[in-house]
Parts: sequence; C-alpha cells; structure tokens
Amino acid sequence: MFWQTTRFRIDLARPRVMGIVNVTPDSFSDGGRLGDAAAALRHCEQLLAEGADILDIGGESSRPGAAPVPLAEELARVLPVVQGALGFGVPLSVDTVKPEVMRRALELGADIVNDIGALLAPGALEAVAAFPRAGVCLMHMRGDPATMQQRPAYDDVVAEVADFLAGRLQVLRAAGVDDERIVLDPGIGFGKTVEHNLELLRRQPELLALGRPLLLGWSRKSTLGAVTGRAVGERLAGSIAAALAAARQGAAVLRVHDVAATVDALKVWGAAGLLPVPESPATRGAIR
Ligand code: 7PJ
Repeated sequence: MFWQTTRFRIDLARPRVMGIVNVTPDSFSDGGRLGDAAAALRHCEQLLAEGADILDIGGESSRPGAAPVPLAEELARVLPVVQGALGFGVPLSVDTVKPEVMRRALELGADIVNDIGALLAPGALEAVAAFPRAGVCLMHMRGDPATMQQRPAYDDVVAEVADFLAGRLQVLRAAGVDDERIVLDPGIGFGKTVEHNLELLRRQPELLALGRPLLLGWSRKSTLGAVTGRAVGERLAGSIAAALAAARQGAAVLRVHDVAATVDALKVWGAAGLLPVPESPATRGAIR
C-alpha cells in the first residue's frame, strides 16, 4: 500500500519510521523563539541521520493533563520549523488539532497532517480537504488530553476504535479525500487503560480490515512504564519491544522518539523476513 502526501507517495511495503520533533519549551529549553526553531531543525537533521523516513513536527504537548497552547504560540513554534525542514527531502508531518495550523503548514508545503483529534475540530476536515494531495493520519481518542485518563471504559476497545475510525474514513471520503491519503491510528494512551492499550496491540490485526495502513505510537508511553516499572527516560527497551510487536502485527508507520534504535531493530526483523506489511488481513501471519 501507499500513502499519498503532498510531495511524496510513500511506499509502505516496509514499515516506515516517523521521528518525533517536539517544538515545545520543555523539549528545547533555551526560551528564545529562534533558538527553539534552530534546535528543532538540528534535531530533525539528527533524526534523518539516524534513518527517519518521516518527520512529525508538533508544537502542542498532548500528554495527559497538558494545557492547551494558544494558536499564535503554536503557529510561531511550528511554522519556522516546517519552513526550515522543507529542504530536507523527506515527508513532513505536522502534529496538530488546530485547523489554522493545518492550513498554514499545508500552505508552506507540509506533506501530512497528523491529528490526534481525527479532524473533528470545526474546520479541520475542510482545511485538509482543500489540499488535494495532503496526507492525513486520523487517530482515535476518547475524551480530550485534559480528561482522557479519567476512568476510560469500553465494552470492546478494539471494536469501538475500529467503528470510530471506519466512521471517520467515511466522512473523509464523503468530503472528497481519497483513501490513499489516509492512515489510521488507534491512539495508544489516548483515553485507554494499560489493559486497553495492550489489547489493542494483541488484536491490532483486526484493525487491518479497515483497509488503510496503520500508524502506531508506543514510544515512551506510560503503558510501557506500567509494565516495566520504568520512568519515561528509561523506556527505550520497552519502546523498541512495542514498536517491533506493532510492526509484526501489521503497522506500516511507527511514530518514535528513538529513531536509531528503532531502525536497527526493524532491520533485524526485516532481514529475517518477519516484517511483511500485509496487503490484506487474509494474507498476513500475525502473532495471535
Ligand atoms: C501520538 C500522536 C500517537 C499519533 C502523540 C506522545 C504523545 N500522534 N501524537 N499517534 N502521540 N498519530 O508522543 O507521548 O500515538 S503525542
């Protein structure tokens, strides 16, 4: 399968690594705006040297309980980094829920909108639909980042996530967005308990029936902390294990902080023939 984006039609015959570039004061902390953009661009170059296939640039933290960032502030963080990274020759994704950030980034030439809100914000769908080749990642979230970890409950988390994503796929189709532009994400950690997240990993192959590639973000997430007992800075091994499992379960794109280690791990499983990205659920050999 392919992912059509503004400048690139990404071949997903092998899993692709999306490197996370956070442009938030807590990630590149020298307080100065230009310094932040320059540091973020150096981080982009570092991730590309490590083998990232896609860069995901975000100016608003969506950690549980995080405060929203005003529009002007998010634009000031994200746009200079997008502008500076356009010359790097790889697909650029913008991690935002704000239609105005989407529009301005796409106008600059960004390739992908990665929306943890699945284009549900008023005007978001229109912003993406207005760019006939822009890629989009639609993610499932229960609630919003401020409240989502307050006792999330599902009868069947996999079925409910699949229903939601199928519904959003229909809405995008109706708005004229081609299927090939769309990638789907069950949203690990977004309104889910540890058990929900692990069930999504175990039963991830069921989501392949949606017919679009899956993007998974397990990197450093709290479920890994719950399983290993490790703080966020000590979750590399857990993150690699989860990324490999997700890839083996059919993920086409892995959103990660630790690009070099993830790329090496994928190379080993790929060399052994353990990572076919399936064309259809029927032809794949997932872990059961
Ligand atoms: C995700 C994301 C994810 C997608 C974040 C963090 C929280 N976008 N943005 N999927 N997570 N598509 O990285 O811990 O899982 S921000």
